[in-house]
Amino acid sequence: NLSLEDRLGSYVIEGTKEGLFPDLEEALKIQAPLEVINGPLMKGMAEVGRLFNNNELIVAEVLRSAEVMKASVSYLEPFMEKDQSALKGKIILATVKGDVHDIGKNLVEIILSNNGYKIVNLGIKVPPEQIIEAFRREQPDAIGLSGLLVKSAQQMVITAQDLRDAGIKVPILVGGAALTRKFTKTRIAPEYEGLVLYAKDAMDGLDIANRLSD
Ligand code: B1M
Repeated sequence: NLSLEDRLGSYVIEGTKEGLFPDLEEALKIQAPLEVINGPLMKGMAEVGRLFNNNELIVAEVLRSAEVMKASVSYLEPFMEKDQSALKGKIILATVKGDVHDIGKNLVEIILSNNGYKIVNLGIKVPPEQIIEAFRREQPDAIGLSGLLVKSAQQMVITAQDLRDAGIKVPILVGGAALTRKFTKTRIAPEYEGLVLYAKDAMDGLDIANRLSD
């Protein structure tokens, strides 16, 4: 007899969708879609991370959890508030080279595109060359990099250097679990000519993008 909140977390932890959608519908009666994601679903994902870290879950199980998270986000997405104002800017998004984690990046895409930004999502494991190529093709106003592994933080330093060497100066927005504001400021920003801004979550990413486009 779990509470609704605990049930939502447990779908993610157990990696099961049985009963998920009716419970999401129920949750929408009391919470905004993003609150459901940032609250019970993220709490479940944090527990998955903890169990995985303790070797109590295997990769295949974590993948099922990721699928539940993705299915939940897809279900909730149409209920999110949409800003119908004119296009505020174009942003390229990529998970950096060597990293496959994309749930956070895709959440950033949803939130930015629902709020007036045109997003070009380059996917996962994106090497700097591919970002540079996309920059030249798309001429975006900013570049967003995501990465969850400790080595991805280092990869962001390399990516910033390569972008700088290619003459790119648009603001870079960075986010992801292994990253900190301090690392961004002391290790990534000094390697780049333009602004490098750290976003702690997707909403923070939107706030930063809005400040840049004002
Ligand atoms: Co992996 N994984 N994983 N994993 N995984 C972590 C990151 C880990 C912390 C788990 C752990 O051990 N506790 C650990 C990293 C350890 C480290 O480097 N220190 C880890 C590991 C080790 C691995 C593998 C190496 C495991 C293996 O194969 N042995 C492997 C890596 C493969 C690779 O990348 N080369 C791996 C694989 C996987 C799966 C494929 C099974 C799956 C990913 C599926 C997918 O993404 N399609 C997976 C998952 C699901 C996780 C955890 C459990 C959850 C990540 C997640 O989706 N969170 C994670 C542990 C954890 O974080 N608790 C873990 C939900 C998501 C919404 O949050 O992505 O943090 P997040 O995004 C947040 C913010 O970070 C921010 O906004 C979002 C919230 O609003 N944000 C941005 C993110 N990007 C942003 C960009 C922005 C702005 C904000 O602007 C551009």
